[in-house]
Formats: sequence, structure tokens, C-alpha cells
Amino acid sequence: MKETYTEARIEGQIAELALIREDKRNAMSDGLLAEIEGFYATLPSEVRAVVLHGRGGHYCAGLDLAEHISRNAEENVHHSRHWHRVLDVIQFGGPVTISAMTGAVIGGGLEMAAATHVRIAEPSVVFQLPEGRRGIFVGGGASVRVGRLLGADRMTEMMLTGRRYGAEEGLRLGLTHYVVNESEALPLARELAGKIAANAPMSNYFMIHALARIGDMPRDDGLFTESLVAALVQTTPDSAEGLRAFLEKREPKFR
Ligand code: 1HE
Repeated sequence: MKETYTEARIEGQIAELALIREDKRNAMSDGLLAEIEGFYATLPSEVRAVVLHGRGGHYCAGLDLAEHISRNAEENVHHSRHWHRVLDVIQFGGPVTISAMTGAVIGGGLEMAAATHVRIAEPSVVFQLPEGRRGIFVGGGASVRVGRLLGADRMTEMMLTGRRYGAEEGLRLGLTHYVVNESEALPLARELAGKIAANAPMSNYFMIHALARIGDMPRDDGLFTESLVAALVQTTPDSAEGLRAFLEKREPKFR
């Protein structure tokens, strides 16, 4: 029987994806990456939020180094571009993804976390980019995503020294949005998934798509794009409902 590396659960508007390659600390093999890709590709359209986590005390120990040892330059570039495609799907593929993180959030694990929209860390979390120690380089988008979270300067130092940041430091630096006690990441992720899924879909869509892109634009283009997005979102039926609900002192009922 084919080994599986993930376990998926879907309940209405919320899905959960657990990485279950515990014996390898959820190191990202090609098989695991393909399962994540397949999960996002086949999600029912009603799913609005995904909770992503790793079983066995670790979120993801990064690239599977055993598989990586024999790749030539051509295979490396295709491999890296595959990561980019999958992590782009996580970031821009539709639903909001919330990471509930424990233990290793290392190398490609941090690259994956940085593609998710909400990140929650338990005290066991270790953020690290040890590529320099392994004689390799980031290839799953960290130069762009982690570089934007930390700034190129701090990411360079993090990679040069291979230093580890804990959960509290990660909070200060923006690697995580929340720090919670042991065993509390998954419950908070589920709670936030419910809250986010109840937002107006067009508002969520443009939070994901417009903000990251506006961040890449020159100031004037960003401001103009914001006005266009606001005009679009604020003329949806959900927008009328949201504003009316506030004035009528009740909870909104969105699509
Ligand atoms: C692995 C991997 C892996 C564990 N590839 N097999 N990532 C790293 O450099 C992190 C490497 N891993 C570690 O530093 C440690 O394993 C942990 C701190 C995450 C966990 O330590 P520990 O003591 O709990 O476990 P362990 O004994 O080190 O590992 C258990 C098993 O998982 C062991 O295999 P076993 O057959 O000997 O039992 C490990 O070899 C295996 N394992 N991590 C392969 N990463 C798109 S480019 C991204 C570039 C990167 O991600 S570079 C960073 C890679």
C-alpha cells in the first residue's frame, strides 16, 4: 500500500491538513509536497479556511535532505520552482491558511509557514534557516517571503549564523502572529478559522491578493490600486449587509 504523509479533514467551510510524517519530523519529501499540492487542488469551493499543522511535535523540519543529496543543477531548479508553485497555491490559491506550529519550523518549514496567512506558535517552536550549515541555499521562496518578514539584513544574519529563534522572539520579529501555551495552537487555529470563514468572501479575497501585491508596488501605484480594490469590495452585496448590520446593532449575515 502507498505510504501517505498527510491526513485531511473537511467540515463545511473549514478544512484541516495534518502532516503525518512524524518519523522524519515532517521533513518535506517530494511525496509530502505532492500531497499538499493535491490537497489544495481538490478542495471543495466552499472551503474558506484551512488549518495546517504537523503531528508528532514538529510543524516541518524543512527539505528532505536525504532526497536532496543527488540532485543536479537542472533538477534543483525544477525542484525549487515546484516548491514555489505549491507555496504560491497556499498563499494565493483561495482559502485563508492558518498555521498551528510546534517544534521545528526549519528551512523549508519556515518557507511554508511564511506562505500561510496566520501563524500561531507554541513555546516548543524553533525557527531556523540552517541552509548555510548544510552547504545549500533556500529554494522554497524564503528570499522573498521570509526576507520581507524580517528584512534582507536580518535574514542574512539568520542564515549566516544558523541561529535559532524561539516563539517569543518570532513574535517580536513577525515570524508568528500569536504565541500560546503548549497544546493551545490547534484550538486557537480552529477558532480563528471559524472567525475568518465568517468574513465576507470578497473582503478575504482581496486581503490575501491585494495587500501582498500592493506591498510590492511603488507608493503611488499602491495607493491607486487600494482605491480600485476598495471600490470593488465596497460595492458588493456583502458590503451593504456589513454596514447595515453595524447600524442595526446585529451580526452581519454574509454569503
Ligand atoms: C530528516 C530531516 C530532514 C529530520 N531531512 N531527514 N532541515 C534541517 O536542516 C533540519 C534537520 N533536522 C533537525 O535539525 C532535527 O531533525 C530536528 C531539530 C528537526 C529534530 O531533532 P530530533 O532529535 O527530534 O530528531 P532527529 O533524530 O534529528 O531526526 C529524526 C529522523 O528524522 C532522523 O531519521 P532516522 O532515519 O535517523 O530516524 C532524521 O534523519 C530525520 N530528519 N529532519 C531528512 N530535514 C526548498 S529548499 C529548503 C531548504 C531547507 O529546508 S534546508 C533545512 C533542512
